[in-house]
Amino acid sequence: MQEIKERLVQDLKSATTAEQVEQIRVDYLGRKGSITTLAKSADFSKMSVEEKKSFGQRLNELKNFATAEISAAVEAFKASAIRRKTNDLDLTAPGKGRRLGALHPITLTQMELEDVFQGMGFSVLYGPEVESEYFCFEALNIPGDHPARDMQDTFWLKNQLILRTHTSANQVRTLQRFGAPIRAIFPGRCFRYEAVDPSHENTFYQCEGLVVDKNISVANLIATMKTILSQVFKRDVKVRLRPGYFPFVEPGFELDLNCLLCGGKGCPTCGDGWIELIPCGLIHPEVLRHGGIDPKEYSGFAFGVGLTRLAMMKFGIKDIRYLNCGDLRVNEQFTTLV
Ligand code: FA5
Repeated sequence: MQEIKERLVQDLKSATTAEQVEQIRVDYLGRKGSITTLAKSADFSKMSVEEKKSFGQRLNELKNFATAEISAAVEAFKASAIRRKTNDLDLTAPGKGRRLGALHPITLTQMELEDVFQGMGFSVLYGPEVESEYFCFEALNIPGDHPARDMQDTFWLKNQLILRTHTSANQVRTLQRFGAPIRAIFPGRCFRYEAVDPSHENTFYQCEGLVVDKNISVANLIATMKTILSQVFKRDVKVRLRPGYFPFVEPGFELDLNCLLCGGKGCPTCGDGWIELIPCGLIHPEVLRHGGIDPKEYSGFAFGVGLTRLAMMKFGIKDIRYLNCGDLRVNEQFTTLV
């Protein structure tokens, strides 16, 4: 037994792998291992009671010793494997970056506009992109034969519905549903059959706004536009207001922004230094009537922010086509990670 014990200690010392320790366990404690064989080969019939007792006791001690030593060796190998792995870890190596999503510049601009308008008591509503001719045109004083239809040619579906050309399609839809007084904006995607250039896309975003209440005047409209622009650009920007014709407002205006890309000198995006950004005006009495509102009692203003162009001005994007191109490098440049 003493010999087995010494051999076991020696074997464990020279083991260099966990597999070798396992083999030692089999060699000593396995079914045919030396300790098991010793136990089986003992001829108890030739031993006195005292000898049997002493043999059994020492055999048990040997078994316990072998089991404990082998377990300790297994644990030691496990620990050293973990240590080896930890040593392989280079904490100074650059990490493997995980690509995070980023919001599109138009989405960021829309969210900001929504925040600013909500702060001024406007509700945010979203109308359908597939619209009826009635809400998109007829209810806005643009019957089928009106020349204004030429300015907003669109995509027609087989069922006489159309892809909306402007978010103004929400004006009468909303007035019919909620009545007056009301203060709401309608950001969303619009579609036009359009020759594409640096400032025109066939798919772009607008943000319509509508205020109907008692005694609403052009002064309210201008004050609202100024507040919005200063909050979105966080600095003073130069704008100009000029007459504009839209059959659904009277009077109607074009609010142009002095181009932030060229500083007003003129560039391929703006042309003459001014970029058409927010057409607006007082809502035409006939439109109010279509919405079920009495124009003698209520008046209101409406505006249609060119949301895509606003994003271009805000982020300094020179060509509108970058925004729909689907190249993630566009997002990564202009947006903060979310
Ligand atoms: C309209 O769409 C009117 N519905 C706006 C309006 C609303 C007037 C309420 C009065 C009262 P317009 O076609 O000009 O108007 O378009 C409005 C804005 O949308 C433009 O100033 C421009 O910034 C943007 N826009 C128009 N067409 C395109 C286009 N093809 N690509 C990108 N932006 C466009």
